[in-house]
Amino acid sequence: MRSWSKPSIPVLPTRGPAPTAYSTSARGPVTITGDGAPRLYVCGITPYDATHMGHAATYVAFDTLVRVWRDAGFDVTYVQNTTDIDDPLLERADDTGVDWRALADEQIELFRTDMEALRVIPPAHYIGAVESIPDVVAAVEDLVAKGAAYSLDNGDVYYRVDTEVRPPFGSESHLDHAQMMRFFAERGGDPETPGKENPLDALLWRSARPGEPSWPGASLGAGRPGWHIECAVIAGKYAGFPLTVQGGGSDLIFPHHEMCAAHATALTGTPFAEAYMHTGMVGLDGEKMSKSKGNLVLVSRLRAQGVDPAAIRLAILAHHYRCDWFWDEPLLASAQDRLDQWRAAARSNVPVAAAEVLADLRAALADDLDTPSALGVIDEWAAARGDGSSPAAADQLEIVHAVDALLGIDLLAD
Ligand code: 5CA
Ligand code: ZN
Repeated sequence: MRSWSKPSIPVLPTRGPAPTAYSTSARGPVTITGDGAPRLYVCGITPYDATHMGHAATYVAFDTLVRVWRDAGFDVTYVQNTTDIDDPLLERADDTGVDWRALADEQIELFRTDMEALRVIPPAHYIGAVESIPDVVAAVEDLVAKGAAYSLDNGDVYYRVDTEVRPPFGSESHLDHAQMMRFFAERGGDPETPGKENPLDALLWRSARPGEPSWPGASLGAGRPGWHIECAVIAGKYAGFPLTVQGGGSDLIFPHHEMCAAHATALTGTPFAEAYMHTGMVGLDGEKMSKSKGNLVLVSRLRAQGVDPAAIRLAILAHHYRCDWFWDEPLLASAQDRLDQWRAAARSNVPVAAAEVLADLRAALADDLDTPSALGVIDEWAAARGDGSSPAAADQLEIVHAVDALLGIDLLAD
């Protein structure tokens, strides 16, 4: 499926360090280099109610990772999916009387425009679940052949969670059984389905039901893909295992990423990912921002109100990606104020050597993408501006380029 267009990215004269980042599976910081060619898979949207501020924060966080890797001279392969067939999408289409395909198409297009406005570097491969169905069918058949999956009487196929994989099931999330059961029930799992061998067994293929879309499933019979196998298959085909980083919001730690890892490892014998990075949840009025709750701040709505997307980006970057935080109007006002300060500095003369500022900026970002500190470094630079409006010196231009390349903020835009 078509990705979105790439923003301009200035090339800096020197290179930055490889980043360290907190990995959920390691329960601590790890250096993530991918031997100079990192493979990143980030879980994409289910296309309805896009793009809310939580989505935007997650994709800006991984965009920061991509930018830091590029700055280190790494050759990044970035893959993202879009879950363009799943229960929540069908439910929303039903509730609103819209064709599910039209809903998905419209929302994916809106997401693309929002990502472009936020200057998020597009994935090299932007892949839909629907276009991946033949690959999913082959993978599920393979899991059945390997004894890692079984069918119920109604034709639904489940992953056998007790399959021996290495690293073992549970080593991504480190949850105990009771926590797994709770999250599985809350986040799209079906522990109560009769006939399953283990309540945590995850749906791989849902057999065709009257009134639901379905696709040919070869030996599986007609049906549609389960959620976790979609990401396991797309990540394997377009990025390759082990991924350097599997990314997404913290709501995906379990069951989604644990199941993706188990499916992929059962299929290939290779670990799914070297590191798992998870963004905090963005909320509104004391609750997680989510499509099901309807408490959404949409990027497109703010844009329509005339808000500068660079200010939205700065409001996001003012939070550490791993923190949970709440969206609030004053955040936008202070981000706009910061943007004004930076742009004024870019247009005047700041008597500061670029090398030091750049080193501090890079050091902050290489330390688990510490964007709040990175913003502090540029605040300090901007505060040193003189009153005159002399033309930008070489040092000044270098910093303007670094802010663009590393933070995705164009200070010379009108
Ligand atoms: N299609 C699946 C992933 S395969 C999905 O979770 N879709 S989503 O539309 O619900 O979320 C898209 C991405 O945004 C996921 O990485 C998810 O973890 C993240 N996300 C969702 N809600 C929030 C939120 N409130 N704050 C931060 N990130 C969020
Ligand atoms: Zn996913």
